[in-house]
Amino acid sequence: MLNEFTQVLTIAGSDSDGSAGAQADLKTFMARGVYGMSVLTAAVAGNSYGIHDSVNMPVSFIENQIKDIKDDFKVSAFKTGMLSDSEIIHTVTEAIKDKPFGYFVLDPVIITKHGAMLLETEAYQTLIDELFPLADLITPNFYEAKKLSGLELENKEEIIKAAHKLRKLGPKNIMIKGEHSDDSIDEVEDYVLLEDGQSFWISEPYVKTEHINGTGDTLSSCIVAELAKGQSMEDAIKTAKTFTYNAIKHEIAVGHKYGPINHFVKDDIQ
Ligand code: PXL
Repeated sequence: MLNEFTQVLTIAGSDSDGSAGAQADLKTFMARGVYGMSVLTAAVAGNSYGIHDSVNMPVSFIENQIKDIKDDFKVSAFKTGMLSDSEIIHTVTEAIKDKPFGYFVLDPVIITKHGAMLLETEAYQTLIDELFPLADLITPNFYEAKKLSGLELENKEEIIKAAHKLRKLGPKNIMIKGEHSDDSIDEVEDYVLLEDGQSFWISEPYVKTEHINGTGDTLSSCIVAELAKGQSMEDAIKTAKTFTYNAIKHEIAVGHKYGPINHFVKDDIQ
């Protein structure tokens, strides 16, 4: 009986309004039927209008949180989200480099959709140098993929090129999420490059809504949950894309402005 239930972990920031960060991850874990744990790296004060303050956790406290989980639990897959700066990235790298938690999905959180910086510019290279080589999958959005690859991503060929460039930096699998910053887009197309060299595009219709906080967090934490339950990387990515799409499509009325997505959504809703 000991530690048999499927367990997963997020190493991420807390978002006070519950729409993104560790809160979105834990809700996703619950929705996907796995036991979720959270190591907090930072906490932001925010609501549906935006982020108004943030503090980083002391690195010794981050180390102690990770140690307590290592000492007791059997984590099958985990993700990282907001890591704030190079010191935190370094602390997390040191704590997970012996691969204690199974599959590693790295969501390279840089900036929120509304412009709040969640990773210092000076820390991009630390993320690449230290954590990329350990990752089973990275899930940059369009903006993050541009920053991390140094390419403009003006067409599909450039997106494919960026994925290959990012894979040379160490992550086994790459998912570059499609552009969805303007309402003229009909389809959001993500590009996936797998470890064995196979690749595919996944697309979903663009949903016209302001309730998209926590979308990237939900996608990556759903992938974590599905990997932990035994799905292949390809299937976990496809399941997560559908779950996230449904959570965006079936909007819930919370907050005045850029509200959360709907983690109550069920798989059979289309
Ligand atoms: O969705 C990106 C994100 C990640 N982590 C935290 C956040 C946000 C966006 O608001 O607050 C803590």
